[in-house]
Amino acid sequence: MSIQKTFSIIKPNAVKKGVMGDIINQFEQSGLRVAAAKLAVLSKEKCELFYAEHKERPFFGELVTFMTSGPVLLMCLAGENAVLKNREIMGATDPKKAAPGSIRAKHGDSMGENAVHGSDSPESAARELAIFFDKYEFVNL
Ligand code: FUP
Repeated sequence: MSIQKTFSIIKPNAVKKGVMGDIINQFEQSGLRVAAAKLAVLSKEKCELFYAEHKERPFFGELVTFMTSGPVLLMCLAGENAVLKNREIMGATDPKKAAPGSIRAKHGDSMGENAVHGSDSPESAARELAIFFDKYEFVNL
């Protein structure tokens, strides 16, 4: 299988708790490498664009407020089968249902504050990466 790219966010609750290193370690131990990264506070506009598919959901406002509440680490992760591999390492959306040892089981606080985002398909990965990164920023593919 060829090298795939996926988009990952370490969310504000995880950055605040000081577990960025632990999360990146878990990715690297699983064979994913950081191909691009930047620490940023998301603007409301970019965050709403990123989560556009959830615009009509009741939790949308709360989700955007949380995601813009502090610094996040935006990353491109690369490796074989990166999209699916990242989803496995992250665990289920609800930390209470996430597999033991997964990032969300370890560091998620609630359904909204679930520590990490990861693209759910190669198509989503391409769309999401294009929102946050220019081509020249993929420096470790
Ligand atoms: P995931 O792909 O696992 O990040 O989950 P979804 O795309 O279903 O949800 C996107 C984000 O919306 C999740 F990170 C958390 C948030 N969310 C809620 O806050 N409440 C819900 O009921 C569902 C999702």
